[in-house]
Amino acid sequence: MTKQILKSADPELYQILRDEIDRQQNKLSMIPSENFSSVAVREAVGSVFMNKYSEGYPHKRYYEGNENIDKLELLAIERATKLFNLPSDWAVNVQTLSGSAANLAVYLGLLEPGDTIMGMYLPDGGHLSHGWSYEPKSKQDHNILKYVGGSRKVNITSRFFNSIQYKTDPKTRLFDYDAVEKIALEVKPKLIITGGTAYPREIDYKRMREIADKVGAYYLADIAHEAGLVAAGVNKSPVGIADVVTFTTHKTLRATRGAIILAKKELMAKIDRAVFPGLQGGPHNHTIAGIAVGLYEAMQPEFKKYAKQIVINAQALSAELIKEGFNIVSGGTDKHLLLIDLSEKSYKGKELARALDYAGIVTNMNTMPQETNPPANPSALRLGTPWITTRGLKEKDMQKIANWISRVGSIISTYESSDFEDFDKQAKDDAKIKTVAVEVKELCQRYPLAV
Ligand code: DSN
Repeated sequence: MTKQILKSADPELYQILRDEIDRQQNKLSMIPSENFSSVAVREAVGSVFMNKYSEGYPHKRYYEGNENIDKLELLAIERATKLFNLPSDWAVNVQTLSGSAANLAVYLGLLEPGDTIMGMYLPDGGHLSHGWSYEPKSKQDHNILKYVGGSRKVNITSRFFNSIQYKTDPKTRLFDYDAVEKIALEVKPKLIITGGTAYPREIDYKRMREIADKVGAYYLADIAHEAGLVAAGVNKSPVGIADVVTFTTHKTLRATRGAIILAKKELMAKIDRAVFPGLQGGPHNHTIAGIAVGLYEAMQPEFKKYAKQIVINAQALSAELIKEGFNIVSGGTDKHLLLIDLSEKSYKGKELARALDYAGIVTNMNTMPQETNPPANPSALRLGTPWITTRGLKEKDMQKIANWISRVGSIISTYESSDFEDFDKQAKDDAKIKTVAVEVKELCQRYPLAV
């Protein structure tokens, strides 16, 4: 990284950037929604495309000077069409700024305020934008798979819509399609949503389509997490099955932060209007440029190999963690992410995530099915393999990572801390954790990132 102009123009900001580069280079980033984009993607994002306003859509803009932006947006659309094998009666929107905004655009385009939506219960792996609300201090009966929400409408989607959620099976922690169907028949949603942030298994999109058809609902498949795996054919695709598919572009797809909506043309006419002028003004053209480059990269044969290796690594990691005595939610994974159920350990997700960060392994605390703790101090740890696979790590490295996680778990299980602050201090100063960090850094230095 040279960035000499930035260095002399703004040394303070430059130093923060330098530190972040060092952090990304020297730690194993294992948050499943993160990835490391290519230099080409970053060059496109950090380009003069960011200087242009272009409200509207190609050839129908409200500002002059968009001849190049039109080409750029059409190129991104053409690449998404090819990569996701779009049927001829489907269309693409590349303008939404994020996954939540993409989902909101779908709701604004297809629903009326007060309509019933039905997504997956957040603690089981759903997403905030699928209608999350909760009742403080209320205890959930985990055998009742229908969740009616609570008075804390923390997300706009539960404030504006009547949100009913379905849970996973309490024993297997997998989708219970019969239960989803029963709830749908009872509450008659106008929209059914699948997808989320922490469900490690593939979803039966055809079965969900049948359920949606039985109750006359639209079906939205949010594949933000697995978009890259779907594009590479490593996970099944909901395109052509669901009515609408949304996804972010920076997770397994490894482009830049942004989102894409795919939908049947007759629905996309409404969704396009919901994106602009319904929710947004000018699209971020530098983002669309980064997305276009990322889509091009994902069309190359190496990307298929990469996506396969993501899953091989996640499955190897899951198997190694089980050998180390960890309980993996649903017993494994079909994709890039896994959840460690820590309910039988003496520490929870918040403690393990913090101690692992000191050891050089970056993960996040997460809720899990049958969660009994609050989201700020949940029972699970979520981790994933997209970024470390980009670095070039393989199955043999998963054994080392599982061993490091296990060592850190054993170290912190001996702590007697009065509160999290005390725990944090002990972990930060712990010589044994520092030893793990040295080993992790050595591995990282053998697989450098192209910054
Ligand atoms: N923040 C994303 C994730 O980590 O899964 C979802 O919005």
